[in-house]
Amino acid sequence: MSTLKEALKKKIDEHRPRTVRLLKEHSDVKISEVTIGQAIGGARGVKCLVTDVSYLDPFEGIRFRGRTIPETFAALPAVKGQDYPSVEGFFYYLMTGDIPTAAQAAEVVADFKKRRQLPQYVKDIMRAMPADTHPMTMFSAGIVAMQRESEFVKRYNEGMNKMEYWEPMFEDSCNLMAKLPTLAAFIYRLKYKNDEQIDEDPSLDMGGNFAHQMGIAKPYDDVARMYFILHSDHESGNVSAHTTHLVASALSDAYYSLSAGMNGLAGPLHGLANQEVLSWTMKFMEGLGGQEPTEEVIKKALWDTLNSGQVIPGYGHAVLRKTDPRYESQREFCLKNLPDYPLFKVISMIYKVAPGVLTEHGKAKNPWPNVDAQSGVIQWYYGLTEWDFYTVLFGIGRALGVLTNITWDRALGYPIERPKSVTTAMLEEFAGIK
Ligand code: CMX
Repeated sequence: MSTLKEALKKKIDEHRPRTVRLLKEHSDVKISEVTIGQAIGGARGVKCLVTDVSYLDPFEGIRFRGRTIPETFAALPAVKGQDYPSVEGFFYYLMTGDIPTAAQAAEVVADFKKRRQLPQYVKDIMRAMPADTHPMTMFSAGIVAMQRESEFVKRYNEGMNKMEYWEPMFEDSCNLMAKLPTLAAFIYRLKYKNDEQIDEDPSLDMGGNFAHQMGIAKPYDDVARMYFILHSDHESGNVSAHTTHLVASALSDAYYSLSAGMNGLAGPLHGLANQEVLSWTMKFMEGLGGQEPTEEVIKKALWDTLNSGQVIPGYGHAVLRKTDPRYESQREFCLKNLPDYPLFKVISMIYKVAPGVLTEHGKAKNPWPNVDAQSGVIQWYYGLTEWDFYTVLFGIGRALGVLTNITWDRALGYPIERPKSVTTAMLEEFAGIK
């Protein structure tokens, strides 16, 4: 058994009695009440999910396993000669809550290298899809196409004990996690680079090999590491995480579950917002006809968007009530690496103006930018200008968190999810208007 799997097993054995005790002795303790507004309004703020992988505070932002973003980056061992930690080491951390040693992180790197080759039939399926298919559709289809590889299904059909469910779920999660960057790079080269594929480099970790197979030079390897880690998890109520968890709760395997989660990520109010930000900004710059953007013209463009009944992409959040620390982290990266880049300057100018416009507009509960407002400019700077690919990058990152969550779901025996619905007439009765 690998060191990571061993460590995870120990954590699971320690954790199980806590969940059992809560259920057995304190099941009736109330943690939330539901209002009519919440029932109609997307269950906003209703506390009815449990995860220990990350926690999102409205004013502080995300903590991965108890650590803020800067604390996480500082604690994890960096890849030799690079600024950022390996994605594999971070996966160890998300799974176990323990910071891996350099050797433990390297063991996951070596393990993932053995798992990351893409089956030929997936390549054939990708090539058979119409050329104008969105890369997120290809990504999701590629994931679900590999469902036949599921260890969980094999073991389940053999008659596995419930207590062992987490083990093949973990194996499926590792197999998938290792393959996702390979699948993404394959889609990218197929769609935008005349299918001129680049062979993997067995000496490289996930971030390094992804940059290599994308065909983008250094420091894009570090950009990839940073990007995947930042996008990994945002507790379990967001659409991609919740969908993955929901589908997995029916004992669907990791392939079915993750593919479903990716379909949720592909919505413009969720992960697709990163492509929307770039397309909005580029359209705006085109409209300037070469003129320098000013705060005044940005203000007008933002109002035009709002007045035409559309959202300002990259701004607002269902939970956060301040600038997203994932935005701040990427902004710091830009200030260090591309401070004078014109597109970064425009994005910064929008940051200066948009919160005021949204506040004056008076609808959005959070006028501050989210992760998607800043991520595209970095990709663009390093040559990845095909913005409809950006959500695929988000998807690779998000998989780290949701696959960890569904492995733990199996370990803790979370049941099939099934909230109760009511009718509108019942709500009217509750409200005393019927
Ligand atoms: N531009 C214009 N209007 C906005 C807005 C924005 N950026 N953010 C919120 N609003 C509006 C909502 O559409 C809603 O309007 P209605 O009352 O007419 O329905 C109102 O303000 C209240 O919404 P809210 O409670 O503040 O926000 P929600 O929790 O309902 O939605 C989110 C959150 C992210 C979907 C929303 O802020 C939004 O649409 N933002 C733009 C898209 C975006 O950037 N999404 C990415 C989020 C991060 C991610 O998941 O990747």
